[in-house]
Parts: sequence; C-alpha cells; structure tokens
Amino acid sequence: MLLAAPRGYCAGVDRAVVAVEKALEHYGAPVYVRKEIVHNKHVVATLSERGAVFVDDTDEVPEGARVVFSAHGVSPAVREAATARRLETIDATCPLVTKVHREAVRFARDDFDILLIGHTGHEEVEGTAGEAPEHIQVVNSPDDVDQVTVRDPDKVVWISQTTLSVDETMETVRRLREKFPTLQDPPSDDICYATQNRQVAVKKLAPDADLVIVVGSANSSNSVRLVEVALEAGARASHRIDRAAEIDPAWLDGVTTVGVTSGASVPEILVQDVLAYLAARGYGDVEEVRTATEDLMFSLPRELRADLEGVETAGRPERGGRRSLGVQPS
Ligand code: 2E4
Ligand code: SF4
Repeated sequence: MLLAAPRGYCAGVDRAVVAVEKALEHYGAPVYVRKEIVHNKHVVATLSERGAVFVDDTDEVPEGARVVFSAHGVSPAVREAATARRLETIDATCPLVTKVHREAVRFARDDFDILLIGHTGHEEVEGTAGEAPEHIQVVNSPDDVDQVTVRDPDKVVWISQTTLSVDETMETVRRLREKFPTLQDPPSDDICYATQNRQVAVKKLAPDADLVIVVGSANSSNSVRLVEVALEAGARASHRIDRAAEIDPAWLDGVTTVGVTSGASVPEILVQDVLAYLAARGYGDVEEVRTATEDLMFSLPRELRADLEGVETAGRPERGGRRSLGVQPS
C-alpha cells in the first residue's frame, strides 16, 4: 500500500468546515449554507445532522437569517441578493479563491480580455466570472482554444480555477500563447498549493501502483483531477470513491500494489476506513509517499471572528478550537 502525502484537507477546507461548526455552536441551528460548504458528501451529511441547512441559493434563506457562503466563492450578484434579503453573511470563500477574484477585478479595470481556464458550471468559475462578466470568457480545455476570440490580441491575460490539473492547464496556456503571443500570465499561481501538492504526490506513487484509489466526491473537481493525474502518470487503473464500501473487490484482482490518496475536501477518517478495508484483504503493509509538508492555516472568516471574540477565552487560543469533524489536515 502506497499512501500519498499530502492528501485530504487543505487550509481553505478546514477553515470553511470549522466556520460552519463554530457558527452552529455560537448561534445555534439552523445555520444556512449556500451550496455545499465543500464538495464532500460525508462533510455535508455530518453538518446537516448538526443543524446546517444547505440551500441552492439565497432566495431559499428566510429574510434576515444567517447564511454561510461556501469555500468556492460567490459572485458580486450573489452578495447583492443576500444584502437585499438582509441576510447576515459569513463568507467562507477560501482566501486563495478570493485572490483570483481580485486578479479578475484588476485586469477588468485595466480593460483586458480575461481568459478564465476552468470548468463551466463549477461554482468557483461562476463566482470568479461573475466579478467581470463582460471581460471574462471561460476556456474549458486545450481543445476550446480554437474557439476563443478577443477584442485586442495584445491585451489578453489568463487566470484559472484553483483546482485544475497543472499539466492540462499548462497545455491550454501553451495553445493560447500560440494564438496570442503576448498573452499575460497571472501575477502568481492560481492553481493553489494544495491542488499542486496532491497532484505531485499521486504522480510519484502512480508508476508503482497497479491501482490508485482516490477518495473524494464526484463533484469535487480536485478529487476527480487526481484520478486523471494518476492514470496520466502511469497507474494501471484508478477509481474515485466516496467511501470504502464503494470499492469493487474485482478491482483488486491481480493487484500487488495499491496507491491511496484523497481530495482536498475529504476527511481523513474516510481514508482510514479504506486502509482498514485494504488491510483486511492483505494490503496491510503501508508505505507513505510524501512529497511535501503543509502547515498553512487560515484564520476564520472575519464576521465570525468578531462574534466569537470574548467567547473564546484568552487561555484557549483559536488553534485549540480548530477541530473539524474530528479530523486534521494531513
Ligand atoms: C474551494 C476551492 O473545487 P473543488 O470541486 O475541487 O472543491 P472541493 O470542495 O472538492 O475542494 C475544496 C475546494 C474549495 C477547493 N477549491
Ligand atoms: Fe483553497 Fe486550494 Fe483548498 Fe481550494 S484547494 S479551498 S483554493 S486551499
């Protein structure tokens, strides 16, 4: 068994999940959450049991109630709709997504055509594109590049969703640059550290694995990318599962070495269940394949921190309170 590290929770997910937990503790249920706080079935089910109410949009939240915006971010139109309903908002948008929003706003102000590499319909892409819809067009894949047209080929910049495959994105950029030689790069990487680290780790173990199991939900972009990256890097087979019970025993036929990893929205307990399943079938010899260590941590959303102040006493620093669903980032 080859176990990828880093895997699982990133700093943005930990912050978002803890924000909902703290909101439930502090204000009491129900706490409304617009969209899934992160794209993981287990996280959403667990928080629902504790009193979180997940809605598709702000018009489903009672006037004046409290709503948390998910880690994937929201467009200005969503913020305005929330204000119009007098909602108390807690913004759990990952700071690294907010960074991309700021880039979009700045390049739109400078009147660039902005090519947002990402997947149409994904919440993060809707939020980022909503910052400057008249300046932004979404480029889904390298094959989309042929269809792209801009006003001035010398005033074009690319930015991206945070959870894409690094290799595929670089191929899209290469083709865009063939078409627009003066294409500008974003000021810093938009594909975040956590996405990159998880891809590097799975790439390292994939060539030695007959099978790579990726724990993560079907709508989790970064988790789905890990399956693609594993196959691309030489894994003989790779499957995504939400939980151990979804493993098909036939996948293990003729398999000597199994690799395991998990997406950024996946609690470690789900990985441990997979390890237990595999150990019971003879894959109990676990070797960690670590390619980086992570210690980044984001402070909780400002609105929540302000309300929690005075409740969390001086002897109990915030770190001590950061335990989400009994799981820590790897
Ligand atoms: C916000 C931004 O974007 P993806 O579908 O991978 O989201 P998921 O909730 O699975 O992962 C956390 C996350 C949240 C990643 N980027
Ligand atoms: Fe933030 Fe990256 Fe985690 Fe997304 S994957 S929540 S951008 S740290």
